[in-house]
Amino acid sequence: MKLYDFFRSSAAYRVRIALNLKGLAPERAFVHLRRGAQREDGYLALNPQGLVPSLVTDSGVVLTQSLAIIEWLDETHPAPPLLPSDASGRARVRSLALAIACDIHPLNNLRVLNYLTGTLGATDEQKNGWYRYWCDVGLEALETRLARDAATGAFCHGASPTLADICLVPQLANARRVSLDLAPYPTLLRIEDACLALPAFAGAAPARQPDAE
Ligand SMILES: N[C@@H](CCC(=O)N[C@@H](CS)C(=O)NCC(=O)O)C(=O)O
Repeated sequence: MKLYDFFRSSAAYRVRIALNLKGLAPERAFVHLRRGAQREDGYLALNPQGLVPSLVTDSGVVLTQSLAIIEWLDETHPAPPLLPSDASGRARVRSLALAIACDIHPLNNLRVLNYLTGTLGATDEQKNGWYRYWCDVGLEALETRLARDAATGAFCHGASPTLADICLVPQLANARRVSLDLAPYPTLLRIEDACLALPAFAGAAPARQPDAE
């Protein structure tokens, strides 16, 4: 397997966590997003979206979209499971994961931020304000859900990490990069602590990657 990765990509960070939880260590290729390597012909041939991560399987199949990659990993390497065994539990975990991956993360993505400052002429302060605003809106709703729901345990769902935690931890790392005040989110921080105590999460952190700057 080969993972196309970038240390600071939170979508790639999700896949790194899942790979670590599964005990898998694929070959790595680093796509330098700040230098625009995601828009070079070679990478676009692999992933026409020009986004990381991509994962090339042992049989040469190219997988894109972090959640699709993680579900593929879960189906092909079932232990430990990243989704609950019951349908309601799976729907809850996917809902938490999608609230981050679909409703928070895309608004904070590099190409969106570049459009704000480049095409629309926003200042860095306005760009960071946008970033913090959409993180806050999404994290506030997650905090409410996780704090009140009996299905929440040491992790987002029960006593072991799932796809929801895999999305939460990288999103909190993103929020810190723009100095978002996370004090209003004690449940999220408690879950993050539980995750980061696990080597699979800690070892996937941006600062621990070979391409970290
Ligand atoms: N929904 C995609 C999002 C992928 C994505 O947005 N990746 C970002 C890094 S976190 C990227 O490659 N950005 C490059 C750019 O914006 O030009 C996924 O989950 O894989």
